[in-house]
Amino acid sequence: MKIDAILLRELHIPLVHPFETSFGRTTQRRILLAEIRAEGLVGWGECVAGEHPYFSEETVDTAWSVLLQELGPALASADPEHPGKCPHIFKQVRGNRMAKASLENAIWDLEAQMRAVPLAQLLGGVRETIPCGVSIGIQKSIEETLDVVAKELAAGYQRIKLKCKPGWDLDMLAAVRNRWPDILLSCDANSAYRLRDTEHLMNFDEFKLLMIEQPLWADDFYYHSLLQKRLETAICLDESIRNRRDALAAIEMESCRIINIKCGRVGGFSEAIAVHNAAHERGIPVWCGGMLETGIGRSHNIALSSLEDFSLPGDVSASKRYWAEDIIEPEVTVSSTGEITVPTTPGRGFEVRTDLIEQLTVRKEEIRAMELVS
Ligand code: OSB
Ligand code: MG
Repeated sequence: MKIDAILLRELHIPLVHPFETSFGRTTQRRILLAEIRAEGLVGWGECVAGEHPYFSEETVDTAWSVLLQELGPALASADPEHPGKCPHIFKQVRGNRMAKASLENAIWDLEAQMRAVPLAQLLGGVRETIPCGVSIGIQKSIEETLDVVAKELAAGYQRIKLKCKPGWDLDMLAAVRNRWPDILLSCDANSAYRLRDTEHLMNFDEFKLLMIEQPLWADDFYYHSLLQKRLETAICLDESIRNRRDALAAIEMESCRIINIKCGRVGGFSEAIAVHNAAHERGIPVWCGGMLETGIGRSHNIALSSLEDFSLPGDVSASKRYWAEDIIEPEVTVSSTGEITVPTTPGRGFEVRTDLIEQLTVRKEEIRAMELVS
């Protein structure tokens, strides 16, 4: 496809509720969007990098500069014949996977529109609906946590994931499990523990969790494999899995029994599908993680979640849990049975609210294919 222009934008949008993890608290999001114009159409991508380099090395500012100086110009002059060519076009740039994903996913979005097929179908999706869970941040008290869990269960969500850290774990998990003995429950430590905490983490087994997500270092497989041997609870890796090779290493070393796939963390749809396929062939279930996305990233997560091995409820939930007003139309809604219907219309299946985006934009920059010729 012939690319005419790539537009980068930064939007500032407050979250309806602050979101706290073991690494920090977010109250307002800085959203980086990539808008790609080609063949008379517009494709959208969202960069899921955070405001600070706490979840990963990337931030909105590092992604902005790498997109502007390296990835944008490389893509604009490449005119990819298929979105699957993007990883090759970006190959020379090491890392910066969230920045890469924002462009690659916009190209997939464009390709789906050009072929007039649903994005989910283009990716190889087979599910008509996807099962949804919620990720609940660290709250001020156990009572407040119970209130939030009660509200999300009443809304229909199929799995509750609780953020935890040393000092906010056993009592909180016990309180939730005692009140709801049978729900699908998991926790996410965002690498807040160390191997010396093994005996402490063994206490989590009594809560019959579906999984404990990323207990140890963000770049580790080996120590997770030692920990997994001591736990009955399945470990799920998030931060550690950067690509298909990592997924294979983690599965072979038995560092985890479940994998969280985030498009941004692995560098785009192509690699996300490769991780999915590797896990599927080895009988490892996956689910789609979230990064406090607006509707654009959320719609891409829905499409990805329609692939076969996404059998566990993901962190893809309703727009209204994050935003007073989402930047897509209709906003993402979840049924009373905790499911999102995968769109069957061409492309991502949600309209982008360009007027609202323009209002929320605090900076924008255009990369034009023409200027690159010289
Ligand atoms: O570890 O899954 C995570 C949010 C920001 C950074 C990391 C994570 C999360 C979440 C929220 O858990 C998922 C969501 O609801 O978008
Ligand atoms: Mg996580």
